[in-house]
Amino acid sequence: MLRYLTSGESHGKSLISILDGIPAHLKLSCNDINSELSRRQTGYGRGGRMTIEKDRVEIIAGVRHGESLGSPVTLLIKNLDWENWKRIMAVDEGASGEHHKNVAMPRPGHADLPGGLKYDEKDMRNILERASARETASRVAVGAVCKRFLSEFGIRVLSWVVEIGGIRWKIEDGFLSGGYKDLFNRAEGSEVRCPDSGAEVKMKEKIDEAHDKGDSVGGIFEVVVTGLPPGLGSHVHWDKKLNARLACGLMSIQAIKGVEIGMGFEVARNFGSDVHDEIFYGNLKSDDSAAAEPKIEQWPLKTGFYRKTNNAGGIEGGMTNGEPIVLRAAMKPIPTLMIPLKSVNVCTKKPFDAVKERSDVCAVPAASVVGEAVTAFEIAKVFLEKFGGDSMNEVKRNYRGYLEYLSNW
Ligand code: EPS
Repeated sequence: MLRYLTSGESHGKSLISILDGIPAHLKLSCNDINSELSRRQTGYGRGGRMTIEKDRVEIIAGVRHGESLGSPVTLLIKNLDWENWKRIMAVDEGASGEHHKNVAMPRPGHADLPGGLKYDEKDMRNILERASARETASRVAVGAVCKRFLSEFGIRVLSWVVEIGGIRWKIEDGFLSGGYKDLFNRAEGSEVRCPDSGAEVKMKEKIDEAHDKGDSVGGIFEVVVTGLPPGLGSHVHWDKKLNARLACGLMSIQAIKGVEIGMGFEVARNFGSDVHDEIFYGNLKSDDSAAAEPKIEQWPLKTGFYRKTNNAGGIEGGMTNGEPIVLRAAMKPIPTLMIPLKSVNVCTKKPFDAVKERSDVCAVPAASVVGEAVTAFEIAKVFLEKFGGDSMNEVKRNYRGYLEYLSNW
């Protein structure tokens, strides 16, 4: 079973993740992970912290001579800001000096108050340090290994931003003719990860407006997985349903408040005949609709069944149906505001303004990269459940056998 743990505080010494269950002989280098870490650090609207951190991974265990060993893969990312915080965040008792940077005024929308009540912490720095989205660097490192694994089977996980602060861009508005890869390439060249440069300008204006007001903005990103076989996940039990597992992964990202799959909430507003994707059989269609991402030559997915629409977002009955998976996640505006909201000092119980911490105005582009990572983990996990083996060759044999079976079904 593929599983992972992350550990580390935002201003602590470093972040550590342990990923267990990667088969032996997966080619893996620090560069595979560092390129993903850099992608997460970009984006218009980030705060001062991103000028301090230059996230780089050190592979501590689980890899030898450029290949996985089948043992847990341990990944370490240093927090460069630790140098400025080592007294405040010191491990030793009484070593932090007089300046503790205590947090007594909880921020509405943050983990501060519920965490303080739950863990009996009047200094809510002890909550916010771990609640911080700094932890998502660990998840991107784990996701990068999962992406490396999936790429061996022609499976790609892509993302872009579709909305920031109420400024929307929809796939239907254009650009799909070049396929998902083209959308992704456009997003990679955009400071807000939006494939449409017109919408990008307006999104940046919205972020500037929030910045000037001391406010923050949220938004929506979309994650697409291509190259999938049908039959990952299952209808037989709640915890085997892939849609549920993907939703859980996305909802576990800091500040995510909602997830949609395919047509999402719109399914509830339409007739069944407008929602369900009709089934066709024959050669793969050659039009440019949502499912038209070319299949990878090395792993030909030939069932003969296809759809002309993908309102289901690639999942029916908790299983992949062979079309691309399409997910969207909504991120709330970051709760740290420079014009703080009303709060209460938890020690004196007197009204106060919420604490002001250095923070981001908008982190939706970064969240989109994190969305890819958690999706890659869930897909790699479900893939290994079906085709699992101790070595890459064994997994490939299993997958090849399944594809052969499918082509004769
Ligand atoms: C975060 C607050 C900010 C962000 C941070 C998440 O950090 P700081 O308090 O040090 O300014 O920059 O994000 C990261 C450090 C990161 O690597 O993404 C928060 O409170 O969630």
